[in-house]
Amino acid sequence: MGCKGSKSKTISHKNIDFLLNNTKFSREKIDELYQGFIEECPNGKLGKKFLEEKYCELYPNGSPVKFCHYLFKALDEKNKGFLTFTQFIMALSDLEGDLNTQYKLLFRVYDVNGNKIVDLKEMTQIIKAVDELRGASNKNEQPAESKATIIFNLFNKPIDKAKDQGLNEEEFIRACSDSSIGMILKP
Ligand SMILES: [Ca+2]
Repeated sequence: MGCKGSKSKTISHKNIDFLLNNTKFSREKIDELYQGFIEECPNGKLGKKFLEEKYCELYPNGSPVKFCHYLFKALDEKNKGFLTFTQFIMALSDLEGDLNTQYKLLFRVYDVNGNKIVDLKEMTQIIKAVDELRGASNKNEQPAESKATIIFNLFNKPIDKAKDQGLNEEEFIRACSDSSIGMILKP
């Protein structure tokens, strides 16, 4: 077809079908995203730097390094150090999805060790990363650990630093849905 000399590669039918079934994107949109993706990442591998650049644009006053580290970790489920096009589109679909979908992804970001519980240490770590992302340098800003402790108290969770004590996914989503707690947890 008419792509003589063009570097444009194509996506396999299997991957297209998977994305059509698992995201809200149309075939045309997937093709368009693919062309952009392959231009940015000619080797088909998207690294953490890409996220940092995007979040830098979204939060020009903050530092996205930590948050992007944890977000990338949540997305790079097999710990390969890069995202494939399919993983990238799945992530984009979650990031642009309804609130429940977004909160589920955020839960994976907060659950750093992947044991399906957000413990106090993890919550403190990620709240800190979110604060840095937003550039919260306000002197009145509470330390991340105090904010995490407040949330634990609201959910009647013991503050004992055990890794199996904390918020499960359902509780975490409830926390995000609460306007004042959500303000702390969400970037
Ligand atoms: Ca955990």
